[in-house]
Amino acid sequence: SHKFWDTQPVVRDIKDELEKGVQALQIASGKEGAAEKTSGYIKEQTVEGIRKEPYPLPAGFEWCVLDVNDAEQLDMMYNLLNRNYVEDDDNMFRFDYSRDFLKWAVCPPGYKVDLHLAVRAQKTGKLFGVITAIPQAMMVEGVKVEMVEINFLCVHKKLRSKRLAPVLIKEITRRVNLTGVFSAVYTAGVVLPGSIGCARYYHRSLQFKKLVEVGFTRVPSNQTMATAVKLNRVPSQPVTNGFRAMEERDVVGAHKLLMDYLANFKVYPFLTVDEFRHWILPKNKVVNSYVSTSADGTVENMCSFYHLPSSCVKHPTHSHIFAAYSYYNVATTVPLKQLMNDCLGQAKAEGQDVFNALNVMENDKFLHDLRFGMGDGNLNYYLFNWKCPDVQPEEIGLVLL
Ligand code: NHW
Ligand code: EN5
Repeated sequence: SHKFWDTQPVVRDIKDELEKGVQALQIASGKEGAAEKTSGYIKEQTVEGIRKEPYPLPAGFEWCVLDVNDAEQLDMMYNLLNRNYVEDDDNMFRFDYSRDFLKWAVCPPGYKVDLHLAVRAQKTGKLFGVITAIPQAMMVEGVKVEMVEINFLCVHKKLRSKRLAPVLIKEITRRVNLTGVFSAVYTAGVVLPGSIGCARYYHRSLQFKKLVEVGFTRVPSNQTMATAVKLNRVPSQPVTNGFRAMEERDVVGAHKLLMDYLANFKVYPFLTVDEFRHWILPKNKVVNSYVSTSADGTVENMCSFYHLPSSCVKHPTHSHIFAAYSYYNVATTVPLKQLMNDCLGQAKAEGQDVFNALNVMENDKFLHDLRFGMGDGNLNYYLFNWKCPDVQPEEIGLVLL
């Protein structure tokens, strides 16, 4: 019942598929216990075999690329997303990625303008759809695979349910394939074919009263507003010795700390030092990162969060909730819980109303004790054209923006 996804190189139902595979192998080899190889391309392709012409668009629309270093084009992308991108299940909040954030998110080392793809009206130039791809090598069960990360798929509300999304996906796939890359990774709140795992969102209130006012959270029935506010206080000074903002001099050491740590997971990004610098070094109102080091400057602990506010779609007085999202965290000389409590304090000091985290990596170790509550949203992880058995959230070492 997926007219588009049934035609794509994704694993339809992993359990189904594995059963079929095992049965087929058993029949073919005439012996039991043989298992299908679980990594590799679903569909083998070469650049030569890729279609040379862009896919056709409905009459009146044309392809264009977005140069986000041009203020006007960045504005167009920002406005399309700000008005039409992801909302929660009750349409109360909508992601409001800032312009600086968007620039950072789509321009890592090696990015290609050609993969910042949009659909516009021929006459007016107005944007109606967007999708982006950025290069990122991924480690999947010990195998390094060149991939792209897909993000910011958006179709204007006025053009929904007209099958424009499959055209955007096919065209970005074609353009990525022409660069010699045949696999992709992405996340989505919705369930689609190709899912390799599912994580949960958790939320830690930092400005409890405001979050109640906007309907993001409620006062528990066994608490008053005053007790709830008290319970959600965070330390204004970090407890971890030498805790400070990450700087350029920390990059090489923090990169090694993170990559050694990520090797514990089944799926994680293979970051070069330059990519690490791009994604983790602090950028005002975009990403914050902190370290603590030994006396000789060896990075022993790091934590980070990115800034993703949401517009309050219907609220008369509050226009936004300011949210920090847990990013990459590694604790080697202090408990992870302590490091993350310090991180909560920093997020609050940075003006954030809520701190969000997924139950990926070792986050389960601190979510309960640091007073995070389970949200109503899921995050499904997907691979396009790469086989991978199901992974549990704690086996995922990847956070996408
Ligand atoms: S997830 C955020 C996606 N964006 C939003 O939710 C924003 C609000 N919604 C919209 O703008 C992060 C529209 O509803 C969208 C769908 C555009 C979502 N992913 O045009 P139609 C990402 O950016 C399928 C993939 O009529 P629409 C990751 C749906 O199942 N597929 O729908 C993006 C159906 O196919 P089916 C999605 O509502 C990853 C078809 O689209 C989807 O007007 C993209 C219906 O199309 C989603 N989030 O527009 C894949 N939502 O087979 C990348 C719906 O079921 C793949 N659909 O009939 C890899 C590409 C690169 C490969 C390189 C080797
Ligand atoms: C692409 N890279 O649903 C990502 N957010 O829980 C795109 N809920 O904020 C995919 N509905 O639970 C994005 N408050 C998928 C997520 C889409 C956005 C989304 C959820 C995640 C969310 C909040 C607000 C719900 C408003 C009503 C929520 C309750 C928190 C509370 C904390 C204290 C203990 C009880 C629960």
